[in-house]
Amino acid sequence: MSIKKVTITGAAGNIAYSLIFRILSKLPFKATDKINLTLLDIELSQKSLTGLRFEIEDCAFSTLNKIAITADSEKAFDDSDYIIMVGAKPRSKGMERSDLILDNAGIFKSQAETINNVCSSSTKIIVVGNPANTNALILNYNTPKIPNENVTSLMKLDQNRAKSILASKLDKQVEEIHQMIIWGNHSTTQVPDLYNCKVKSLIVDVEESWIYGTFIPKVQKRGGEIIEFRGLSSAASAASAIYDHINILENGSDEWESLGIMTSGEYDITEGLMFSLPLSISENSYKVIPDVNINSKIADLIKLSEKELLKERDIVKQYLP
Ligand code: NAX
Repeated sequence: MSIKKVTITGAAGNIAYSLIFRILSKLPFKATDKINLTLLDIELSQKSLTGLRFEIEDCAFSTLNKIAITADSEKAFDDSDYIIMVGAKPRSKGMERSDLILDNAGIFKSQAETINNVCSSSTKIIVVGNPANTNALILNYNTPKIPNENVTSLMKLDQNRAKSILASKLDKQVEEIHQMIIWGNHSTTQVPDLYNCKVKSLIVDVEESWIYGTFIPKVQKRGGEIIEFRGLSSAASAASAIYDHINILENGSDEWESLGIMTSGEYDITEGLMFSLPLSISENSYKVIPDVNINSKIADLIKLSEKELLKERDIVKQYLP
């Protein structure tokens, strides 16, 4: 029997509450019969994690071999095959974004050092907790044992949102929309790019006023819109996107995908940033899709997102050895 150890941080939070049940209902991992699931959260959340463990046990999932809950990151990360880093400190009232970035930088640096000590070079890490791309950058820099390609940040929610909004505009099904790209940061500067999108092999043709007046701002601000209507941040859709992200990494995809990866000069983007780029993904490896045609207005927006990531990188520079 093949068993993988999967660790989820921030396990007592909202996203994890959807994600855990989604994963256990149908494992997205290739050739894996069961998982050993370890749930990490801070000391204060251990009681709530115990309640969550009871619920998981009550589902009698045949995909679950063992479950552990802990506040000890060494125990949580030890020998993990997959680490899904959802845990992060939220922004509190009156807090500056730079303070939020720095608080999380401290958390991710310390967790990265533990991961580097207790995991093997084949461990895969997905960063979700915000600022996801900069947290992933810190993680990458502080895990020299783990190849850069094994650390990715979640951009799939943005890509799913973009596909769904375009499908609805064109009155098509989402699976008919191909080659959707998200460039840049997981923030309001991200650049949803539909200029290469195809429906049944035909390039999508929509008015420019809709692209810049509706489509791009709607995707960029969708997270805020959900908070406004639901009174809570997106959790189930984020969990669903994390599931998709794991699934495509493990099993490949026929689609153009968007994940945050470490740049090495592609498309003239500064090296050494975690940046969302168009990728083709086959089982266990991915490649940046070359020679994508970039509209000049989109190119300007990509530069703005790059600038934001450079600023974030500058804020956390003491965490990047
Ligand atoms: P919650 O506040 O519900 O849960 C976060 C959990 O993390 C809490 O249980 C908290 O105790 C825990 N935590 C904090 N510090 C920790 C540490 N040092 N070690 C372990 N656990 C720790 O937030 P939730 O709604 O679940 O969102 C989690 C994160 O995902 C947030 O940072 C959020 O901004 C981010 N998101 C990222 C998305 C992406 O596409 N990359 C989309 C969804 C979401 O907004």
